[in-house]
Amino acid sequence: MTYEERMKWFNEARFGIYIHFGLYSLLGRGEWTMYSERIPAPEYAKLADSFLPAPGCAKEWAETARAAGAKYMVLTTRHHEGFCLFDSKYSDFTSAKLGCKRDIVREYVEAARAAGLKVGLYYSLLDWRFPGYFEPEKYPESKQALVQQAFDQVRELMTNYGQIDLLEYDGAWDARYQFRRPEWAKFWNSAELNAMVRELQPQIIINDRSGTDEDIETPEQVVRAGQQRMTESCMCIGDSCAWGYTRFNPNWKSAEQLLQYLIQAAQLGGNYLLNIGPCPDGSIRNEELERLQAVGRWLKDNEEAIRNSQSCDLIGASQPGIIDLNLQGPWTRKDNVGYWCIFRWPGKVATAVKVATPVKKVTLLATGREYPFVWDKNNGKLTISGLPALPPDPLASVIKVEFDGIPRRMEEADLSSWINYQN
Ligand code: JFZ
Repeated sequence: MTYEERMKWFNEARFGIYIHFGLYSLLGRGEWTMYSERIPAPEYAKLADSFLPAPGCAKEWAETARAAGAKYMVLTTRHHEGFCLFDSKYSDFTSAKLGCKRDIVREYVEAARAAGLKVGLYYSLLDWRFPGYFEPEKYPESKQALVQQAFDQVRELMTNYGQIDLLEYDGAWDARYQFRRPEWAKFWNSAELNAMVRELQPQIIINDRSGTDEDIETPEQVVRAGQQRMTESCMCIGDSCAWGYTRFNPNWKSAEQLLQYLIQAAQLGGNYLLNIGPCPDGSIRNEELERLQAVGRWLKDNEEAIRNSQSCDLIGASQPGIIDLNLQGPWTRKDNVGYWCIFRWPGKVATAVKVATPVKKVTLLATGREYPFVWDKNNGKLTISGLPALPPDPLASVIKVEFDGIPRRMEEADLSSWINYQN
């Protein structure tokens, strides 16, 4: 299978839901609590008895993700704390053996498939319970056991749950943050690990966080274009250090902001993986639920502008809140069609400049209604008129523009030419 073939569903999707769920969810202070509060492993392990997610919680995640318009999910099968949400022959510290005594990963995989979603698994290589992670030179046997555990558990995840569409590693960095990705790959023997994964799951997409390049880059808390490969930008709805349930969490991004990030990712031809941190019982808190539902409602009418989008040359804000010479918003594109995603509705007349490609037809994507326009081929100005005075969609209104060819940006040979322009 070629890279393009493997990436097909991923490009089509553009939007996924990340789920951080583990013992840290019970504490409500984020997924780094064990380390940041230096809680000794035996004491931390006691939390497992209280890990009792409500039956059916995985179904709730899948249904919520689907209603949000996501096409895939990624679940933390095991975060840095080392607690597995799956049954493992290589660990007793799992949800299958303790607390609820259920294989949450199995429930999740089944729920995702039932909802028509692609299945992504997150696996943290590092495990804070191993002294050999922090001090590999001092505790070489522990380091060896840690790497062996990663091989054994990744093999289990790639063997026991049918087709897995996406594998997202994390936690390959060294505890002193001294080294770079090639050194991480050496530490974890990642080339061999990933060869095993591809043997077991030939169609799988793998991120670059084990230290080898693989298929996708996964920048955090920002949306940006890929430097080398296809990009999936991941982000929290609340603050950045709170992927896991954080009970008192300030600074929730608004539905408008989240949507702007999604559109920005689509504009760059990449994906947006938006995180939720379920409550101790596995339910999704209202602050997250409401925002996902709002994004889902918008996608229902406007997904054509997002799925399988290609990057667009026309002038448009490349970042939410940044005025890149186009005050209204960014463009996405599919072949000869441009989708002008307007966050700041201009009123009855919308003006785009430096449009070099002839325009054939202008409609509002959500309604299909056609609007009159004038395109001046000499200066590249596109003026759309007769539009509603108020924004048709309070989150973002999409004007669909059909061009005669791939829309291109017009360069201004003389930057002052517009001042005394006459047509
Ligand atoms: C990691 C985790 O430590 C964190 O808890 C969360 O799971 C997140 C999705 O991933 O944090 C990272 C990983 C990589 C970078 C930054 C934070 N990075 O590449 O910049």
